[in-house]
Amino acid sequence: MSLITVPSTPYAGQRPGTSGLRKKVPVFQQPGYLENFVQALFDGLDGAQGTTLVLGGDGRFHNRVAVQTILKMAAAHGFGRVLVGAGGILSTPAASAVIRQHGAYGGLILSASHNPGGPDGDFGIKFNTANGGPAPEKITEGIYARSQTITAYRTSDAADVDIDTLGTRELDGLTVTVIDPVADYAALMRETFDFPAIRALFTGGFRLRMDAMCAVGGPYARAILEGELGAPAGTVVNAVPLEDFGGLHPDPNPVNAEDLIAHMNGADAPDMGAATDGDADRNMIVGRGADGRAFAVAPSDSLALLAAHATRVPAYRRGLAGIARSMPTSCAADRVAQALGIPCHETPTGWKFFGNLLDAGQATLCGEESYGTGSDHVREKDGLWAVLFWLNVVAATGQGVEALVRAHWARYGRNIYSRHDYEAIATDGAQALIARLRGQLAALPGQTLGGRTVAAADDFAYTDPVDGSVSRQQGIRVLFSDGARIVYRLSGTGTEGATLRVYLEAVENDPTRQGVETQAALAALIEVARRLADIAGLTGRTEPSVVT
Ligand code: VG1
Ligand code: CO
Repeated sequence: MSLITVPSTPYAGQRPGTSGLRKKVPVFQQPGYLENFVQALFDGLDGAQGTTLVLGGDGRFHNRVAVQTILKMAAAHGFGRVLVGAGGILSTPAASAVIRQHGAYGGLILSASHNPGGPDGDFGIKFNTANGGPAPEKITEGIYARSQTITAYRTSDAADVDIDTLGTRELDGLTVTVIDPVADYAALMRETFDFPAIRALFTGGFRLRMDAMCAVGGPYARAILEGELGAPAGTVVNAVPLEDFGGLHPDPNPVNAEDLIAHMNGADAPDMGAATDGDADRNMIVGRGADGRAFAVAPSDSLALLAAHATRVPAYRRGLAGIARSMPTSCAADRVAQALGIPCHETPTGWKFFGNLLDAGQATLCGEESYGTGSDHVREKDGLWAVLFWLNVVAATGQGVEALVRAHWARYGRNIYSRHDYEAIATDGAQALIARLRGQLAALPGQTLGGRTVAAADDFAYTDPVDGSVSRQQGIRVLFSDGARIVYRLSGTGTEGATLRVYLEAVENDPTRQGVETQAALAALIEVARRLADIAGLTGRTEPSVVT
């Protein structure tokens, strides 16, 4: 067993996107592909010698191979210890919790999150820093720059190490400690929420269907909901993580979690449904509607509602310092912040922009329209945390999901919201579309489109209030005088062509009209959005591929 240096040449395109480097599995299987990226990452680290690194992933295909590769490279780079989740498993929020609780230098999370997995699916890798959060752009851009000049990587020729048995072993001078992936996270949830109240809810017969979508959330949900909180066995379904997620698309929205929606539509629907994604950082909450149909909570509404009820949760009993939401997320949270007299920060898409605000104590809760909610308990969004938060609020108020949302709308107004995705379109057409919109921005204010007047239009730029860093070109915004908004941006997590996201929002303050069907209520705005960007002409698509 010895440390070795292996010559290598750069691979194009190793630039991390919204959340790490994501590519098709066969791309990651090329010789030296993962090694180059990890070498470029390790090359940029200061003072990592002898420190602790956290390692784990969502268990998708290639996870175990990648864990072994990274352990050997960590040995060659002088880390003191790696904490690896048993079986190579750590959900994204659990990895964040472990980094923080063990004072680690940082962590590597192996996941392509909500993207499908399997031999032809996606794989990904993400670096989180000592605060437990995704590395900021300054670091990810540095990794990319080095990946393009790499000439060799350093590793160990030692045999694979056992990652399935808890305990400590040695790999070429590196201490490898295999940890229970759930323990630290469960402890954190126990101190965050009112577990006795949630337990009483289940004892009283409240029924939850928690769909882990054959992804990494299963073991966490089972241990906490069924193991600790007394939810009946079988509450968590699709609870065993599979390398290909059972062929399903582990993205918890009403389109991909159709089985959960079907159950919530059924005659024997439980009181509440919930789902988490591939790496368990996203969540969807579904109520049993009074009309017998599933009542899916819009993620932007979920953030606003949790903020409004936060003081019912032990960890937030003293109130929130502030809220943060990504720019495309609806302004529902802003209304709650205003009522509470606290700031609401608007950041670019992606959790890495929340880290500084959370570290500086300027925000307590954060969220995105893409089924992501979280708080300062970790530095990632957190799916099961959101489910527990809802259960805590239901237990404390005695109200169901739908009643809570309708009462929220009546009090704060409803920000009717939808996202239309045009997936796997040609990259050239997508870029031309955004460029053309940029050219139109100056002329838009004052124009009347679909009966609404444009108040402002810009290409969103963000100056981080903590470190002053500036991120430009983060999405085209068209803001109307009645509070409606259209936002256009290109996805930074896809692995096939480009994906255009169109975010639509309209305000309805009249409680008698808040029950409208979302797409119908947004019809005029949808029409404007399509025409303004000439989506059909520039992408060849007349309809979006996914509507959430
Ligand atoms: C998408 C979402 C974004 C989210 C990101 C990572 O990014 O829109 O809100 O933070 O995925 O989520 P994009 O660039 O494709 O729009 V996860 O659960 O895939 O880590
Ligand atoms: Co995710």
